[in-house]
Amino acid sequence: MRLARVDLYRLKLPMLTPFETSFGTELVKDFLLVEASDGEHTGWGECVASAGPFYSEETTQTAVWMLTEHLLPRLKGDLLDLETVSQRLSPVRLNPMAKSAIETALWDLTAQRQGVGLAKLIGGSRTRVPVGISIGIQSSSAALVEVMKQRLGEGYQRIKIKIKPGYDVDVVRDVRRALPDVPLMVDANSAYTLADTDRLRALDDYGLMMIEQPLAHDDLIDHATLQAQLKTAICLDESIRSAHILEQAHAIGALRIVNIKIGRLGGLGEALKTVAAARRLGIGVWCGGMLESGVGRALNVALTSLDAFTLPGDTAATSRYFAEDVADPPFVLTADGCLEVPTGPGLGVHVIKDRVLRHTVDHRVWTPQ
Ligand code: OSB
Ligand code: MG
Repeated sequence: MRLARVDLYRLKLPMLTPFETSFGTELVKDFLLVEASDGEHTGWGECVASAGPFYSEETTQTAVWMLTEHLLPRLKGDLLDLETVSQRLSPVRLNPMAKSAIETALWDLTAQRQGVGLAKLIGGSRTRVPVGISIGIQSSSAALVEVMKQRLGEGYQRIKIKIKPGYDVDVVRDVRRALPDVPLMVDANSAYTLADTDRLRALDDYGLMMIEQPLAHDDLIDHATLQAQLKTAICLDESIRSAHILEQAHAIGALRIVNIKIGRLGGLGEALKTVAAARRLGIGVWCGGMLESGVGRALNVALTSLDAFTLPGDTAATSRYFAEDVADPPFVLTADGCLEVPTGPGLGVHVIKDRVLRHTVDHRVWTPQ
């Protein structure tokens, strides 16, 4: 494979409902799509960085810079296979979301060249995957319960609610009173410290599937200290940036479950290694989400087709995010709360160029010359 041309599209895609977390609210998705061509086939990748450096230090703008100045220039000439791509990108420190955007486009391109679906290429066997939904911070417990009831009615198999100091134990208690049996988990996006241990321990009473990323992104040791004092399983998201970090986190008892996000891990290659490590170590595995468009969603669904994914993912249906997505067909929730895994070549969805261009605010073309 040899890269002939890469198009970078920066889009502003309106979301149906604002998404509030402990670090802010998103109303319009500001993100990057990468279209990579070898002159014959085209592969698409999505950069899951956000407009602001809050979930991670990367932003859409830093990804454009890293791709054009440092990453794409390393991919000139013959690329033997996807392992070569990872090796060429690895001298650049961190910037996993920028790396993943081009690496995953090349996975799509590779699958297209072979005429197989991406799920099949990575050894996925499931034809449909169970999904949950992540619900942002609401104005009150009552409002949250209403949203939850609506989503459960749509068929979602488990609910994740975002928490932050002051919107946690009371809210979970109210939710449990209204919906005692719903499979429920919380995500703090690093909003707490060990000083909040008592508050976090109070959550043990509510039968949560897990508490996601309660403490700082770079603090495995405090997570181990906290896990030793909690009955509820800790799931790490922000902290797990490689298969090796997962092994280290496991070795000190910092987690029992891992949220796999391809962008946070620097690409599908590292994500597959991380899933394999989790499986070997007996760590629970599920697929997280970054409010992706149809491109990133198709990738997540393909990944989730691996049978290591034993818990419902945050890969909700298209209708939960966008009135008009950039890829067709939309992902539709089945009556029993699953998404079907696409079977067409590559990602198995069709990117609609007109829609991409309609929402594009900046377009750059890179060629190896
Ligand atoms: O922490 O999992 C997270 C969205 C954006 C950034 C971080 C997170 C999330 C979600 C939403 O929880 C998952 C989704 O529906 O895509
Ligand atoms: Mg999270």
